[in-house]
Amino acid sequence: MVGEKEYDAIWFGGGAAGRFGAAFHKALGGKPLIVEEHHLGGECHVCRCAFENFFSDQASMAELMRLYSGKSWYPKIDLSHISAAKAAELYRNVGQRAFADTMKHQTEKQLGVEVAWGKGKIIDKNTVEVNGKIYKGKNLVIGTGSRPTMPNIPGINLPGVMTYIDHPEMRKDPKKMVIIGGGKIGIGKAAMFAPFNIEVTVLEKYTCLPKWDRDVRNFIFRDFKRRGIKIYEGIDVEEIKGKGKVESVVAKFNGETMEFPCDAVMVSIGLTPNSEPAIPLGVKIGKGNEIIIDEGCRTNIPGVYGVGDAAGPPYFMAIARKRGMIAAKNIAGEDAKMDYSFVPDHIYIPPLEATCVGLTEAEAREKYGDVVLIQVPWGPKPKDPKPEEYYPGFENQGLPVCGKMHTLNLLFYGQNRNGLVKAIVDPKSRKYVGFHSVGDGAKTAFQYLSYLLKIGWTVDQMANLHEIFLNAEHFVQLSRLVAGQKELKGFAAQVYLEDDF
Ligand code: COM
Repeated sequence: MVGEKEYDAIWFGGGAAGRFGAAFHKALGGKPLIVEEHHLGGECHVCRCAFENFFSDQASMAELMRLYSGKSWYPKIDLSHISAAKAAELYRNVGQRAFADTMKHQTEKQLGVEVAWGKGKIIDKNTVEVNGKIYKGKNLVIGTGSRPTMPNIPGINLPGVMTYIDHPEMRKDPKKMVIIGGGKIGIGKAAMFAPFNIEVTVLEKYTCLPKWDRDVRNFIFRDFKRRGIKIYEGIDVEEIKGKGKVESVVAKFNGETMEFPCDAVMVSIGLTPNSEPAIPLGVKIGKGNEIIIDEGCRTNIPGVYGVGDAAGPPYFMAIARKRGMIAAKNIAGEDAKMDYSFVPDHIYIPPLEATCVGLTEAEAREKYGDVVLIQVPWGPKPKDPKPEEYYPGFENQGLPVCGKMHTLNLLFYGQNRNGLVKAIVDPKSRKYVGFHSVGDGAKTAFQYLSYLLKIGWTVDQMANLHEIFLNAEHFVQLSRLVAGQKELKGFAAQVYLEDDF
């Protein structure tokens, strides 16, 4: 049966890219159709952004309860029933379903975007079949997402080996977890599991979080050490062992074979784009399995577009949605281009979070020579403070005082976990070139800071903003403290910290 209408575009996949792209397309006056098998919003509310937000809130709560228990006015808290599996269960039962309903309601009812529900089959670039019904489109936009990359090692299919996809499906709390891969997902998962009394070890073949600023990395690794989360870098995982289920991970480290006993393994070595549906159309596919697109999200086949993770990195929600938006504009006759400059990045490290945009200090020094750092804390990090006690050395701990309920409290309840704020400035132009933060609540600012970086925002302009003190990111007031300098030098002392984790 052939559908009566011809659509301006069939959006194959209703994830972040397809859903936002189709909505934008409709707003531009086009006639879009989304083809989606499972639910709108892709992996976000199933196992990615929304789930991770929920789970890291739960992890933050667990960590804070442990920390506050019996201190000041807080009662002693019994943490023996703490459970990551319980947290996942609540999300499965309520969160996943509620978000799915919301996405559906917003897309179909609120925005009036048409959805063909069912497993789609691309017949040709203008024809998609869903449940035996034929849909015709002038354009085809493929946004089929990505999947976890799996290493080809013995034992990878053993029960107990999981990826971020299985995380919400946890039915039982592991005691010891090995995380293979210390990128953004792996490090975030380590920080999320540890508060639930799970012993976590991260095994990374090369360097953990290689693209992040050294001070942020230092902060995270120092924090992990204190929390008992173990990290091995330069380690080569060879095998996952177990009789019927995971029992250990075997790896080569400095020429020696090491075995890490565990009852769960989380694999997080990267993502592979789901480009397969595009292949029969003759669409060019890259070495990383990505749909090759130009700046306008066009493939080599006229009228066929690639959006979201299916078109390869950067794997970031905003990029997925923006690729959808750019494809929609081009389908509507514009000549729109993606802009990949100044894309922020973010990691949950409950009870904190790390966020960055622009250059790291090392990159900035390479590009601009001497740069100015507007940064707190400053200098060597003092020892962990005792709970609820003043001690000399607090002067380097009192800032940043950050958002919501975490960072400042973490300081007073006896943990050296006060975050860090770091802006990097080219002193010649007085323009910012990078922003970095560890804290609680700063990430919202980075949405706007990325734009300010792009337009070449200066220290002097920042000093003119209206801060709402106390705030999570401090860039306004810290910049104002030095913006009066004719020759920008920043603070008087700029101590280069040694790695101390
Ligand atoms: C978020 C997914 S739940 S989407 O980008 O809103 O579709």
